[in-house]
Amino acid sequence: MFGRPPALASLLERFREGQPVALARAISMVEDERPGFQELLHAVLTRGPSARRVGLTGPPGAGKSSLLAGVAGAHRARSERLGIVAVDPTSPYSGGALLGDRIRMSELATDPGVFIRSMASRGSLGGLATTTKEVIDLMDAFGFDRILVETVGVGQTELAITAAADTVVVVLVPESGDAIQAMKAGLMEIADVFIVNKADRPGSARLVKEIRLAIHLRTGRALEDVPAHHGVDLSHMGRPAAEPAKPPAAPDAWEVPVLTTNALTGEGLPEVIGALDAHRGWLERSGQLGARRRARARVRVRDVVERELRRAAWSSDAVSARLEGGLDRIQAGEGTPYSVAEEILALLLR
Ligand SMILES: Nc1nc2c(ncn2[C@@H]2O[C@H](COP(=O)(O)OP(=O)(O)OP(=O)(O)O)[C@@H](O)[C@H]2O)c(=O)[nH]1
Ligand SMILES: [Mg+2]
Repeated sequence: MFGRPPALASLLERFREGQPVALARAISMVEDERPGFQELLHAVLTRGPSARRVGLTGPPGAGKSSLLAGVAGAHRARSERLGIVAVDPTSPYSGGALLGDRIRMSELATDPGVFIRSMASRGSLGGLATTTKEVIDLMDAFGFDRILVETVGVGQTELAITAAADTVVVVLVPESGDAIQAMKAGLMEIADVFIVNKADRPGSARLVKEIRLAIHLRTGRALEDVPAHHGVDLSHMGRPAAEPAKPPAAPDAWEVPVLTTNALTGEGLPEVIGALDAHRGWLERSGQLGARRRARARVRVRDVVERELRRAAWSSDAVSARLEGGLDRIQAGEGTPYSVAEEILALLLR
């Protein structure tokens, strides 16, 4: 299925030696789906994932890049080697450097322990393109300790980050609306850590409260932890005998922290790093890391099967001939898209 052009062997060798130029070439090859790209991925992915993958998502302008620069700086201070992927950046990164006024990000861009890549998701419906996930896999295989992925959250794409990250950080700002909107957008389900950034702006304390309440409502523990009106804490009131007690939270359930930051001053950043470390510990203790990686692998296999099926279908001469013939029949009123599709499927699955 996968051919191996001779140039691939030398690229692989340089990739395994850890040459950043080879990583950049490998990424371009995968992005352009050049001949041999699947063979390349197959060759480097044999060790399985090992990097810590953290995704940051949230509305445009929430401060994701600024936060990412701060987080990256903190990890660099621990000598971690970092891969950074910006998906569909609205503020352009170019040639590995972020254009604009973010000094810390440009410092990162010249740091040899950091590799930055920005890419388009190519509008795959509601998901990160397979290519994006493959690029993240390449970075993992290259040996980075940590991979930070920034995606602009616009509806479905912010949910898709779960297909690429072990830990999902949702960044909101007071301007981005209230917690109800976040709930509706499905962010409560995907967030492992909430950050309310721009803590210097009015409304951030209220947003934090709303998000905390929404999380508690979702986990069914609202009455236990949140004091009711007038300071009456209902958790101390006896429940009617008929009402079954709520099931206790799982012994090692993850409590989603809601943190505030000012990405410009770095306020709150140590707590963010602490939460990322704590979540990593929880992932490993609880078995969730394995479960998430397995779910990711499942999606990847399906992605590749679908991509190959599509490729096989539309690159076949027999199918093209059948299609053209079918179109004639549709125009003559002797066929429908369904009958023609069925013929083509029969041909493919023969
Ligand atoms: N006041 C204030 N401004 C901030 C803060 N964090 C980021 N900003 C500013 O908000 C603007 C957007 O920041 P970015 O880091 O580019 O936000 P982003 O979410 O990456 O934006 P996109 O990638 O374009 O969606 C920039 O002008 C930042 O300087 C903060 O905590 N407080
Ligand atoms: Mg950004």
